Amino acid sequence: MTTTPVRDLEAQLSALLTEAQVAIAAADTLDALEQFRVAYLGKKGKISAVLGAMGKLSPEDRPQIGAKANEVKQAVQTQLDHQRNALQQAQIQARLEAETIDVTMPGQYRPQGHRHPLNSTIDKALDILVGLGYTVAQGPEMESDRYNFGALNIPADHPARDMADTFYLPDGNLLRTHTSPVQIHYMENNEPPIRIAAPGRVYRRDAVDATHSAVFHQIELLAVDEGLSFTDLKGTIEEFVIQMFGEVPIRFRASYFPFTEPSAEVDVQWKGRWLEVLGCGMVDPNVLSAVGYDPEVYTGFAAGFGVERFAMVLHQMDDIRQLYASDLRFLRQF
Ligand code: 2U9
Repeated sequence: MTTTPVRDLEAQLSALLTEAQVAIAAADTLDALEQFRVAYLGKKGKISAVLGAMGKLSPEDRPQIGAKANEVKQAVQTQLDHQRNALQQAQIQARLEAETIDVTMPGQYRPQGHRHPLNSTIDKALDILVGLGYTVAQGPEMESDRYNFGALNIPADHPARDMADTFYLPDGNLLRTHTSPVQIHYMENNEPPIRIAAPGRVYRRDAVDATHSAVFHQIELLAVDEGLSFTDLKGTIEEFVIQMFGEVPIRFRASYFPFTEPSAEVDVQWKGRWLEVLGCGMVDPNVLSAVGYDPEVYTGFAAGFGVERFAMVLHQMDDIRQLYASDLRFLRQF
């Protein structure tokens, strides 16, 4: 079979097209595809090499080969585009599949904590008091003698003022022994009617044992208004105790505090025994006078309780120190 240079080049171009089509169809990565593009369509590629041989052709034959070469280039380009598109789609699809989140899979378990029994006791008591119309008030843990003792009608020779019973600071201030100074500040800055609940940390120079801690928590409530009487105090305390401890028997016993007169201690019957849970009374007129209220116009009642004691009664704990030990084996029970 005789061939002319034109036929020969045409045949080479056709063969290149077939070869490129097979190679491109088999390319399975975008990198491989790019290599084929350079190999066939690049300046130094196989098609350019064929065109380089056009010098051998007569001028009349050149357009024919030129046209054929363009056709082949076009076909190779089309197939490259087609294959690139397919590979890109496959890549996106693979990524979508790899990154799919199966929302039906079980989640990762994170151990959940809960409120410390002291905090849940504070929360519960304050929730009840807020429900009864009280506002929460707080104040500093370092106080002067006047706010902790003097304004509260606690006389100079009272044992609570003893160096052995209170933490005094070198500057003459002290760590509050009750939250009552909060109420003194509040009364100095507000006019009656007053209904406040003061939760907070307090300090006593006590030896630590199963029922004593040098740092503990109190909540005190104070109401001052015109015409408040002991029946208002009793009704408030009964409602508070019932919400706190349930429908337990409750009794008031006459008692004494420097800042209230008359004063009472309140017991609840709990697991067959009477337990003292709080102290209360009508605000002593001297306390009202100390903050500039006229005790002939206003009367008030107050109550105070220890949060640790409440928590221990509610949860049958027998050692106050367990509340501060941060022992999770203990705390997880509540
Ligand atoms: C003002 C006036 C009066 C608060 C009161 C008690 C009775 C009481 C103790 C209970 C156990 C302290 O935590 S405890 O050791 N408290 O018995 N507290 S009346 O009386 C006030 C407070 C503020 C201005």
